[in-house]
Amino acid sequence: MIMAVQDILEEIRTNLMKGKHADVVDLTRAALDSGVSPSRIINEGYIRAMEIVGTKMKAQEIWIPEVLMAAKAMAMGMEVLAPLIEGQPREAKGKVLLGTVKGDVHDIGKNLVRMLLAGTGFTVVDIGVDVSPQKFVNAAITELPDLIGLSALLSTSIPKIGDTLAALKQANIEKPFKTIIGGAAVSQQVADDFGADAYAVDAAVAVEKAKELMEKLAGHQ
Ligand code: B1M
Repeated sequence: MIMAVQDILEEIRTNLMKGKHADVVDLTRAALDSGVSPSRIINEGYIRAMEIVGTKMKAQEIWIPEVLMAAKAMAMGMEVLAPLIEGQPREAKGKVLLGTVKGDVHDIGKNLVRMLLAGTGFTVVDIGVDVSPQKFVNAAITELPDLIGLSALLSTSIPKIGDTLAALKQANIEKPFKTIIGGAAVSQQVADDFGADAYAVDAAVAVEKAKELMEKLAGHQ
């Protein structure tokens, strides 16, 4: 049976919210076969569904196990899309160190940022979730990235952004770098308060900001 694009996206949202990962994978493939772009599947399918999951979670209409199942369904759908987003290796644009701050295990948005950055030619070193300021510093000393990206979803993670940025500034890292923050808990205000070089509201903006920061680094600003 041939489904209209809007119906496929609606089915993706419904099945993702129910945590039906096999159906999300099948519907994602069906959407691609119907010519729907990966970014539309992510934005109008996955992210819209996760926003509803978040609202239901807040209202205590659903609980952590259901949220985890929805998150797993999104992650499995993203596995189908990742090769299309990451694409073929291109001219290197710069190296990004990326992680979710200490105390915070949310990684779906961070992983999306990683995929889009990799897809536009950045080399990304993803050091995972619940990353302490010291672990960020150690990785920065070893990897010597151009950009360091911090993701944070919880309000309680905001001070950890400050701690991490302060630790990075104080550390003896032998290469100039710029910092970029994002995630539902943060804003331009948080970036200004803690002296991050950029704030990105979503993964696409993260790529734009990353390119701008690389230009600033090249111009030594
Ligand atoms: Co949690 N959770 N969660 N959760 N969770 C939120 C964030 C919450 C808003 C839900 C709610 O109450 N409405 C709320 C936070 C409230 C607050 O602090 N203000 C919350 C809470 C309270 C919690 C727990 C404390 C619940 C509990 O245990 N009682 C707990 C904390 C665990 C911990 O971290 N220590 C918890 C746990 C979990 C799960 C483990 C069950 C699961 C995470 C699974 C996983 O990530 N592997 C989970 C989920 C899935 C969510 C919601 C429902 C969805 C998050 C998500 O993946 N969104 C979320 C509700 C919501 O955000 N509306 C919620 C989709 C994703 C694509 O968006 O991550 O925002 P997002 O990324 C975006 C942008 O933010 C941006 O780009 C992406 C889009 O393009 N971005 C960046 C992200 N990182 C970036 C970095 C950048 C640039 C842009 O540069 C470096």
